[in-house]
Parts: sequence; C-alpha cells; structure tokens
Amino acid sequence: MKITAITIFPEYFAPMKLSLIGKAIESNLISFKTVDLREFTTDNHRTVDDTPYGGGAGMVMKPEPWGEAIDAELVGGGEVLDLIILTPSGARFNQSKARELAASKNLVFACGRYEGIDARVAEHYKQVAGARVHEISIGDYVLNGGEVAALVIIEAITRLIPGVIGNPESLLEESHNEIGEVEYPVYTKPTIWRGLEVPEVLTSGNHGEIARWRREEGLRRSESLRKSE
Ligand code: JCE
Repeated sequence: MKITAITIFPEYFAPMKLSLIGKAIESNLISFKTVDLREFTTDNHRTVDDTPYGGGAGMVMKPEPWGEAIDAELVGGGEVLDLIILTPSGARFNQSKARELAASKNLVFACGRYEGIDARVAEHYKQVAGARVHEISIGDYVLNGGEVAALVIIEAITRLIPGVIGNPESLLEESHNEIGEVEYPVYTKPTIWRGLEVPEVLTSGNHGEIARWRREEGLRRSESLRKSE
C-alpha cells in the first residue's frame, strides 16, 4: 500500500516514523511520503488560500495547487487512487470504512487548512476515471486542519494490513466484536493494586466462564456508553 499526504505542514507527519507504522514502512509493507502543497503554486508568495466567494470569515484553499498536486499522484500510479478529503462535513469514519480503505493500493490524503478546500476539487475528482473520492470526518468537532484526522485514519487502516501488527489474533478478536460492542476490561499483575482486586473469574482458570464474563462485561459497557451519548 502506497500512502501520500498532501499538506502545507509535512512536519505533522513526523510520528509516522514511530512504533508499528514506522516498522511497517521500514519493512516495505507500506510506503509513506508527504507532498508539500506549496510546491504546486506558481506565484512568488506561494499562495494557497484566498477569500471566500459569498463573503464570511476566514480563507478558503485555492483549487489550482490541489489539482496539480493530486494529478501528479494520478499519473504513474497505475492503480486506482483513493482520494481521501478530510472535512468536518464528510461521512463519519468507522471500522467498516477502515476495512474498505485497507484494501486500497494507493491512498492520497488531502489535508486542508483554513476553512477548507474549494468544493470543486472534490467535485472534479469524483468525475475522474481512476479516482475514488472519500470525503471523511473523524467526529463531530472542528480541528484546525486535516492532518491529525489523516493520522487517525492511517493508523486505523494500516493496522489491518497483514504483518503490520505483531499479534494478528487480536485483530480476529476485534472483528468478532466489531461495531458498538466495546471490549471487556483488561487486567494484569499484581492481583491487588491500591486495594483493588482483579475479578476472581479471571484467575479461576475456567475458560468457558472467562469467555462468558468478558462477553457480558463488554455488552454491559457498550450499553452504558450508548446511554451517555
Ligand atoms: C478542517 C475548518 C471547516 C472551519 C481543513 C477540519 C475533520 N472531523 C474533523 N473535524 N475537523 C476536521 C477538519 C478537516 C479538514 C480541515 N479545517 C478547519 N473546517 C470549517 C474550520 C480545514
């Protein structure tokens, strides 16, 4: 899987060197690069924004640099390009979207800033053969730009690629649980910590009882979480 992030702040992606994703890049399971949007401007000031038509506060990202930067990723790729445009008004990201995108060979993240990217960029690439456009939000809050949202999505996607996480058994367990069902609480040694004990069933050695307890505890938690939404 090839991953590209187009941004005016490539430094936001420094954490991609770390931990499991960093190792997956080193072992060529995935590739990652940033593209500096300003390299695709043509004026001396390297302008990426302008005032919004219709008025209002803030600035909007100009379409031309985005078009040039994304086109450069379309050529030579060969594979269909999944273009992910981060926006607070996109479809909510979830585990099923992560699974869909984990099957892609070529992911490009368009990370906007200011009040977002001129809407014609999404409109244009929806009509381009060889591109699939995904307008995605990671939740109902407003960030300063798309970079942090892209990092969240990249982490959720890459851990589904075989070989990226150390223990594929935990992936299997997650897929059994899947949506809504929050996982059971976990414990390790010592058995008593600050007066708090590990639930006795977990030290019983009865694997049937343990599985039942975990199932029930997971359900109980997801129900009480849903009530607090
Ligand atoms: C972004 C901004 C719109 C005002 C590019 C925010 C995604 N789940 C999400 N929350 N926020 C975002 C996000 C993604 C990309 C951009 N902004 C800031 N957007 C209105 C401010 C700019």
